Amino acid sequence: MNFSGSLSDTDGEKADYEIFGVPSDRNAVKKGAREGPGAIRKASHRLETFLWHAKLELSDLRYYDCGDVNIDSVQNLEFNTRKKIFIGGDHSISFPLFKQFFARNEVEQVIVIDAHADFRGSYKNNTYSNACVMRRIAELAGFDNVIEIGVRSSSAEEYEFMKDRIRIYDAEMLQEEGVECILEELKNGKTYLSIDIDVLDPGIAPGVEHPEPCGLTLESLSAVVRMILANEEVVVTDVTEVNPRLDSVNGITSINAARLVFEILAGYAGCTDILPMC
Ligand SMILES: [Mn+2]
Repeated sequence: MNFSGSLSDTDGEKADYEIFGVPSDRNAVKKGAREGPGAIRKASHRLETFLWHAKLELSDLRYYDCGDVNIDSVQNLEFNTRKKIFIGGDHSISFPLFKQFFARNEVEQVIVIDAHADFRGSYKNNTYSNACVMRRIAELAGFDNVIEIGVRSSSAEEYEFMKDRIRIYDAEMLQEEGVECILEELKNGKTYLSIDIDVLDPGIAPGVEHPEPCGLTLESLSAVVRMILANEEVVVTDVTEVNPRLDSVNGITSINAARLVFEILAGYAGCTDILPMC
């Protein structure tokens, strides 16, 4: 099943944007995120493709769901220069993906929206764990090129290591100062945007490996994403950590992730000045 509103296989070449599934959970402790791409595609068909708040019919945009990619062979893929959305998969997929686009000079920084810092040196003897992914990216791209948004959880050790090395706009700052506080950091750089769905409050995104209380609303997350898409040159976005095995019976985590992908497509198409919903 393709993502809702996707161009057909025969029209894929006409696409302006591309969607890929990355069904991997090898670096997660609790398995199930490999089923994320399928569940999010399915959830996308439960939503109207007419975005009411933007008065935008998404299927008028030209995007193509290219199917799934194997994260182990991502370095062998010949990607074109169309803007892309990768649907995970656990968060560790961001490192090989970022590495690929960084090596080709297509991205120079990462902005990550996540409840967790993901800055451990190693986790359960795995240096490529989803709990280490931003540390690996920072080591590759430079600590100055990492911005973390929405964080509300790390170990004391991680915090000590990261606090003076990278730029952080934590969940509390977003709540107290409003999402506009991130604007000062946005400088139209070539950006890899990585979104871990657990940045949302577990009440609306229970289907994640590590639920963290006191998270963002989907409205706040959408406003942050819109602001980034309007003020940075975002080349690649990923949406990770939906675990359908841990989701509610009605699949609300997948539905919110699908809705987020809609927002990213609208943002890619330049619909970024729409007002946040109240
Ligand atoms: Mn996380």
